[in-house]
Amino acid sequence: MLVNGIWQENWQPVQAQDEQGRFIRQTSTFRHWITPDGAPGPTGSGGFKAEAGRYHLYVAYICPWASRTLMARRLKGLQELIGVTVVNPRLTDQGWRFGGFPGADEDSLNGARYMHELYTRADPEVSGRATVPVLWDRHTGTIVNNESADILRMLNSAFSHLVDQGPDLYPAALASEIDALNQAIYTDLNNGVYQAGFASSQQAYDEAYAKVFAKLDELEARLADGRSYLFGEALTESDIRLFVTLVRFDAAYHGLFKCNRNTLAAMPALHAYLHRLLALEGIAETVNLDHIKAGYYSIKALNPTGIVPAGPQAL
Ligand SMILES: N[C@@H](CCC(=O)N[C@@H](CS)C(=O)NCC(=O)O)C(=O)O
Repeated sequence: MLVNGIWQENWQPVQAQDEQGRFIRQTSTFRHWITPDGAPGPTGSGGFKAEAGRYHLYVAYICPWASRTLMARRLKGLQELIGVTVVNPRLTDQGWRFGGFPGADEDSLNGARYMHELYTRADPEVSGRATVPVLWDRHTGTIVNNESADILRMLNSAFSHLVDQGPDLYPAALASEIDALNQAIYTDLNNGVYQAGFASSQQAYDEAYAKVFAKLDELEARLADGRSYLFGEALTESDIRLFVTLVRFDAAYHGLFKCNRNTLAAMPALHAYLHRLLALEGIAETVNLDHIKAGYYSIKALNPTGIVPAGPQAL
């Protein structure tokens, strides 16, 4: 991580934990918003007007948070407006690096070797982890935002005057229900699987395991009535947030994170839902199973040998 702009090599996957050994995730540092006219958004400062070719996304295919921004970019038809660079799936002592793995890119935009170089370019005194996703502004050479929840929301609406495509991922009529479901999906699933995987006490693991499967059972029942998506026929950001955890479940969370009551393939409604989303145009391209497996199974604290399991070979 970075401390006052200097990279510290003592990288640990567990960012912080409470007194019961529960994993705690760090909060994001850059919180500006792209808006149609450059006016300030809900947080941070203004000056980030939606323009074609101005912004760039740095992502990891292994990362569920980064993948949700990739999905939104594709669903909203923004692939011509916003470029993408994919990092190497294996975290190094210097954090995320560019190139050196099939499907990983060099940083042709900024020429960086490691993600943390972009953080210090944006703020020479920055402290914190150099996480993905990063939404980069080519005009000012800085990070607009590194919080995927914000990025998802701004991609939904900020560029509509340039490209009017795809579903409204956050319709006003559903806003409070989406917020509530997002929170539950985050706590019990998106972050719940990490809490199971990185638990440092039996109690913390047992709690996380229980909430992961309770929520999966609840969502299996919700989807069993034949609806296409969580809120019926309208695809919303809650579906994106659920999808990114489901698509990693059998490949990484079931084995490495010990979420092994059953595979997702054994939950028919959720499994069908996963494949419904995967079949949407452009969505399968946001998922790279080789990166997901290589990345998760390179976490030394959980898998010291670094051996990557052969299966599953397909979703
Ligand atoms: N709050 C961030 C979390 C992003 C995050 O945790 N990314 C992980 C990869 S899945 C990361 O970059 N970790 C590197 C590190 O912690 O050093 C978001 O949702 O955008």
